[in-house]
Amino acid sequence: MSIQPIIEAIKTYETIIIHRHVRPDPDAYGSQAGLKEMIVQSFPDKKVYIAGEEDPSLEFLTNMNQIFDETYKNALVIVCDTANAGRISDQRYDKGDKLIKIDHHPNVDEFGDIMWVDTSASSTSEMIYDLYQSAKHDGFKFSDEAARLIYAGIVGDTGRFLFPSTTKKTFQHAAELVTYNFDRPSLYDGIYSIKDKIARLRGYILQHFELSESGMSTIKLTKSLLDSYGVNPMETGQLVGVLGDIEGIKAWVFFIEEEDLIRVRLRSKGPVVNEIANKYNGGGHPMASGASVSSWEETDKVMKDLDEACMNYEG
Ligand SMILES: [Mn+2]
Repeated sequence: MSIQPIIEAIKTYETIIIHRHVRPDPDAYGSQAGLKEMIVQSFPDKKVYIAGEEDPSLEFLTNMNQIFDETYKNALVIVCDTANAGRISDQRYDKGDKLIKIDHHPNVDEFGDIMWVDTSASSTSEMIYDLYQSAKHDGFKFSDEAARLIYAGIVGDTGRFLFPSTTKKTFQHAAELVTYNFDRPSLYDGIYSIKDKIARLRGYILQHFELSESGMSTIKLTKSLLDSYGVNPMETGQLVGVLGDIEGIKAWVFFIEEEDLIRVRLRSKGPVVNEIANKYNGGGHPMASGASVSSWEETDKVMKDLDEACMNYEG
């Protein structure tokens, strides 16, 4: 547990830059911006920035800051929600004076002068609220906006408190967060409302997924198919969960063709899938991970591995 050194570092540094992973989700944005909001509330004189490429689908949460190279000099850099250094959005993360990693993914790539990794946390946003609970005795403050951001991250990563990663503590944090003043319905709209073209593609997926005897399900989304729906590969991220409720599916995989690679998104209700992801240039959680392959022939290998994992899974 490295919370206290993190609190001390935040108190010490005048400039703090917060990063998170590429292809952000509500937990990446929420933990990053929620942490910034908490620090700004607590120390109005500190300069706090959030770094990384903008994602239009998450604009309802916040906007990123422009950061000059010089700003990194003497800065504390905190990376939220990112297991691998290679997946940090804005690779200047190592240009600061001190580096902190705060994350809930398995600690496969150890980086940072201080690491706080809690794989039992539902989300990095949940950890940021842990941080606040420890730091409030040091005078740290929270706000309605911080609560909105952190709540969004927890809701996003737990699938609205549905996934097994949701614990008693998750609900306790949520119970406190909803006592702050923010508009929950509009937050849910921001996270869950989808464009009609995405809804139609969801229909395609539900019509065309394959289901093997082992309990493995697969769907291939080629570039030409995505083009015909007017959907870009990035937008398919919100559809990966749609097979989760189907009886008999133990684990499933989405293959999404991009410009120069095929994105692999693995999800599971039991068989461990991050070992498979690790084999194919990826990683992640045991029940949700991502990888990439370079050809459709290679997707057969992924399917074979996943089929075996399903077959060997008892439960
Ligand atoms: Mn997360």
